[in-house]
Amino acid sequence: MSRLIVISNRVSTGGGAQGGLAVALSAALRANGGIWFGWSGERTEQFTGHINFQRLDGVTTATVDLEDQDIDEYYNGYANRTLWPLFHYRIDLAEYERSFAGGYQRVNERFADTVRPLIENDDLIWVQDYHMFPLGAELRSRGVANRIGFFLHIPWPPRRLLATLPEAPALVRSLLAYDVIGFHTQEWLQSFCDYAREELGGIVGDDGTLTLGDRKVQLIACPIGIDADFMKLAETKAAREAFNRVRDSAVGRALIVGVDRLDYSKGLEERFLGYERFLIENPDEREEVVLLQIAPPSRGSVESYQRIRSSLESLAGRINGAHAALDWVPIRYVNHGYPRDVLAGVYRASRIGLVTPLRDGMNLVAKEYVAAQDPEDPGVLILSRFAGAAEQMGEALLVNPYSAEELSDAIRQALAMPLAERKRRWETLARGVREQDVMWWLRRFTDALMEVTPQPVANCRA
Ligand code: ADQ
Repeated sequence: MSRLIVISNRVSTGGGAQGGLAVALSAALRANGGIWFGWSGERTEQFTGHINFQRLDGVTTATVDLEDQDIDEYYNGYANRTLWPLFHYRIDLAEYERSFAGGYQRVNERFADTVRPLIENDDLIWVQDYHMFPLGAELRSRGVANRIGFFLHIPWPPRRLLATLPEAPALVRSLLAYDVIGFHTQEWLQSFCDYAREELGGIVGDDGTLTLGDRKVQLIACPIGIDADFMKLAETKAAREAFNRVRDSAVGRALIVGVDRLDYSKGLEERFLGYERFLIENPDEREEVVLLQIAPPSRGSVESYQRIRSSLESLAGRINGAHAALDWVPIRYVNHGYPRDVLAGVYRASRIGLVTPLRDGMNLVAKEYVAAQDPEDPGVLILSRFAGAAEQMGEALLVNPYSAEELSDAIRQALAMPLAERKRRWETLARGVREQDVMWWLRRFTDALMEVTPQPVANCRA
């Protein structure tokens, strides 16, 4: 394969919250050579385009600092206050400000200017996620004729929701600068086609291409997986210690675990309410379960994230206050991140994995939970129908996360599920997680990118 240039908002070669994605991209960069380019996460007085090169774990990273105004408008603004809520169906939270759109465009141009000199003729360029929609078009307008792919890690919204975004037509047109666009699921891909066809007059071909004006782009549904080595993590010393600690603390009760970034898309309030419904509807079982919710705060400078944080604190407090007994607290709510091996132990100690986002591009926690289970005594995954992962994980108990009754029923069903059924469901799920891991995802995408015939740069519009 050619050298790879990965471009994403943040660069992360280690584990961390990016987990499998970082592992896969780092492995590809190590194997083929190349550069991972993005924002350093640092501020600077004035943007200079100075690149800080580092060699981390055998991978070359190239990062730039951004100005305060860039961070406010591009990152906290357009990415996190406009696109993220809109693409997760929360137009009630989406803020449409010209200054955000302007800052987003400006930063993408700055990224394009900065990364352009690093690109060699045969490099494959792979742009990641919603922070960078216009980057491909910006690179084309700077004469980059290489194959450029784009992968979207979040859902694509239905057409009439997207139509509320003032910049939507320009944004979607700019995507035609890419050669391949990848989505996690057929559903997100179809929504994209719907918009391009109905709002812009694009033509969707039987071969999975979209043609708009002079440009044609290949669309693929390519679900991301986890690092297959996650399966081994549950056997490590740290995982076993976490397993024992959590099991001991539950004193014979069944643990239900939730692990999520603290984000309104993850359905945490609805999850707590569904669990409370279970406690009320099942008085005999209420003291037999504990919900352990791990949710490290994220994007704290955005108001909607501050609101969800305080609303969850009061909801957990209310439920605990109303239902706790002298020796039992129904919800343990923890706001920390944990190392991946510790998480693996916690997953394995839990009879139920509760993964109930209201919308999620994929959701890797669902796959990690399955990977960490003991094959002889696996737990049950309860999964939202609205997570991208539901397309591949039909053997989970699929629920509507908005319905407290469905959540309550699923918890009851999972607790009562016989071992044989748990094993049967888990085996199918685990096979999928093992076979369609993150390296499989990476190969499928880069193969698709290698297969396309590059088109003339002149046809692109920035
Ligand atoms: P996220 O929205 O961040 O990712 P997700 O796919 O669930 O969501 O990945 C979260 C990762 O963070 C997991 O690997 C998880 O283990 C880790 N994590 C969560 N809580 C943690 C904690 N307390 N301590 C340590 N680690 C924790 C975006 C999209 C998703 C898509 C991914 C990948 O929103 O839909 O699945 O990208 O494409």
